Amino acid sequence: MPGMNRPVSTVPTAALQALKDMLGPGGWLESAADREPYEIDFRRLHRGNTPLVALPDSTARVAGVVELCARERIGIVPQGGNTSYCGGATPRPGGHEILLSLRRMRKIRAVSAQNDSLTAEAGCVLAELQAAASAVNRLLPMSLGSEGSATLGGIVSTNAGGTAVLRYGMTRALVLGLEVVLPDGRVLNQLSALRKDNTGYDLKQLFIGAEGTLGVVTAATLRLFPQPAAVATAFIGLGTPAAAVELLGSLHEALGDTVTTFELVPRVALEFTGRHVAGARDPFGEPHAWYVLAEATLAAADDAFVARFEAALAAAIERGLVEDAVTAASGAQRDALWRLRETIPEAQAKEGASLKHDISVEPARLPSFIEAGRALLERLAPGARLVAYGHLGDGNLHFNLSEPAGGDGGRLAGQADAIRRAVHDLVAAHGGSISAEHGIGQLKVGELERYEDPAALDLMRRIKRAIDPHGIMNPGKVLRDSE
Ligand code: 2HG
Ligand code: ZN
Repeated sequence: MPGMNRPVSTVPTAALQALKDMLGPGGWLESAADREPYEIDFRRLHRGNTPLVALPDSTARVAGVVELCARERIGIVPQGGNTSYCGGATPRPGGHEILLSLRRMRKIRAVSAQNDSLTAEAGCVLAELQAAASAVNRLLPMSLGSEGSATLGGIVSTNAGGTAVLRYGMTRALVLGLEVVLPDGRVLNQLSALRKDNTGYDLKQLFIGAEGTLGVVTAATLRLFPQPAAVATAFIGLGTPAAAVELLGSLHEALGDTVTTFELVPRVALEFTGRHVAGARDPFGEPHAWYVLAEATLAAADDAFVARFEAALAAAIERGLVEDAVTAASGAQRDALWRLRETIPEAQAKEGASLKHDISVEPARLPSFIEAGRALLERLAPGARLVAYGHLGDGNLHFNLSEPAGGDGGRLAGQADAIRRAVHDLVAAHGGSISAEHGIGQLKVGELERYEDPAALDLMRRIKRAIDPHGIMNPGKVLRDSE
């Protein structure tokens, strides 16, 4: 019978009614069709259900919702742009948790060129914030493939990474202040653009990357930087990841800390984008085993900057480190080179079933990790295609697999657990991380338990209990539910 396997909500009807009254007209969604997009993640890997989607439009209303849920012991799943790779913003099956969408909290509260800061609410989409910074001639140096849909609250709550981390750091490095609704409904107001504030524990750090398990981030103040006046972008062909690591060192020596982006792209990814992305074109006549998208930027105008960048690449060609390189001579050419990197996830999705591993090791150990990982996967999943790409400058690779050409996706899916375990064991043997930038969510709770230092796990659990004693905030994400 349709709907038979849909668990009945245990959230009391009276509590739901009180929430709706508090949220007011336009502040909630309840029908199955309206709830559906909030109950499934964008990769359609995690599906749960919720009796109510709350859409508060102010911090006071978020506080009201949380206070009521705390009183009634109702679980809350905060959600922003729903771009999590780990099911971090998807409710679990069972219908015990309300979904708290921050989408209506979209005010940019302040942008200050004098303070080099921007304060905005959790539901603001990253692209809007970048535009607001650039309107006062400043740069918000966060750059994500999902910047057209990812929202500030989710970005802060997952400590998002992206393609400018090499120069500017992860989200954590950009957050100056936070406003958070605590699990009892109080508002922690630490929204300031102060650069120096050494007054005891730096509490905001607890909420950055906590994936909504300690409270709801409702607003944040971010650091801004001077806009780049000179930009140099290259797509570089080379023979090995080791050559890429060495190239990064020599670019740093030649160009200092102007190197903003250094992304590794394997040949197979270029073939994928060539097949599936309109306008994606191999910029070289000959194939290369590996490629790097490199970009350097300078805030002060300098006509010689691009020439210096090209000279550094020419020197690398001379030394045999680089096989070939093209530099962008216009904004359109730059966009075309960036597209070869940014569209890899969508192109990979079109090549059938895939397994993703978001790993990091120290950059110097990346080449040996890639070699050992390739050998391991050839043994475990012969024919499957390794698509190892990403943020080489940060030691972070998306060590992904695609089903064999011609397709045996079912077989790959059946082996997912064994492959994940083998890859993560290899990461651990290299002293690396099993989640470099995508977080834990619900996908990697077991992996965190397996690989995390027991003392660190114990501290995490104590922090969770101390701040959220009733376990209502995003239950079962990051840490296993205590119930
Ligand atoms: C990227 O770097 C994203 O493009 C997505 O983090 C990675 O799809 C992936 O595996
Ligand atoms: Zn990434």
